[in-house]
Amino acid sequence: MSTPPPGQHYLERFPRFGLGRFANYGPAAPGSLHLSLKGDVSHPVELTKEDLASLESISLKADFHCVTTWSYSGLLWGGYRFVDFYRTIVQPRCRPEPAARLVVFRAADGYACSLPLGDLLAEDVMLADRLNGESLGFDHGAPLRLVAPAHYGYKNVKHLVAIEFWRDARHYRFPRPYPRFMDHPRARVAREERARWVPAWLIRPFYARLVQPTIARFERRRDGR
Ligand SMILES: Nc1nc2c(c(=O)[nH]1)N[C@H]1C(S)=C(S)[C@@H](COP(=O)(O)O)O[C@H]1N2
Ligand SMILES: [Mo]
Repeated sequence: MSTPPPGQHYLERFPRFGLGRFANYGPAAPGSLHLSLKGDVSHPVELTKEDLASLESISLKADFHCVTTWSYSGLLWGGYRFVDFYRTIVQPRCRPEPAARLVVFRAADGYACSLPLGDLLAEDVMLADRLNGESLGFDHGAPLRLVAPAHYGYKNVKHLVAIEFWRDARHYRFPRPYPRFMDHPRARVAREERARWVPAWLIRPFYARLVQPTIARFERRRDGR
């Protein structure tokens, strides 16, 4: 295990985690993929697993960094590079407007988060449907999740149902009731972009206190207690 990024420490295991509001979401139906692509595009498109299977499948070893200060080292993700997905499926089929560079990821539990297109075209950003040699389980985002290791966990949206390409943020806000300052537009781990408007050192101790209770909350749901 290498030295963790600033303000982070490594956990011994990789918990299911997220915002408290989404802790009660459970695996309703076995996860077959229905992914909508829309936004400021000429042709909205609906995708299934077969559409993605035309892309080169890759694996990527990466650490995971949640903004609340925990990290986990050495995950092996499998799936598709976002840049391949964008160039091979999104551009030719949806024809997004050139200015549509705000990408919004929406999840089956109601969660949503955005990243700039430029950040998503990095080599280590992927749409993952495998983890550690097995197909991605519910806990970590089945049927498909975003993996962007240079960005805090909250940008790594699980249980994807839609990816939208917009000119501006008028159709996006960080899920209520959570305040907007929790959502940094880029959230790069190396720069400790934990939140917007609020410095990292100020928010870090508040977040650190949420780690254990949040893990416990997500575990209770999983165990059906
Ligand atoms: N759909 C969905 N995706 C989500 C979240 C969520 O609550 N719902 N939480 C985010 C946060 S805050 C973190 S740290 C990671 C946790 O990923 P994990 O459950 O695989 O550990 O998922 C992110 N993606
Ligand atoms: Mo997180």
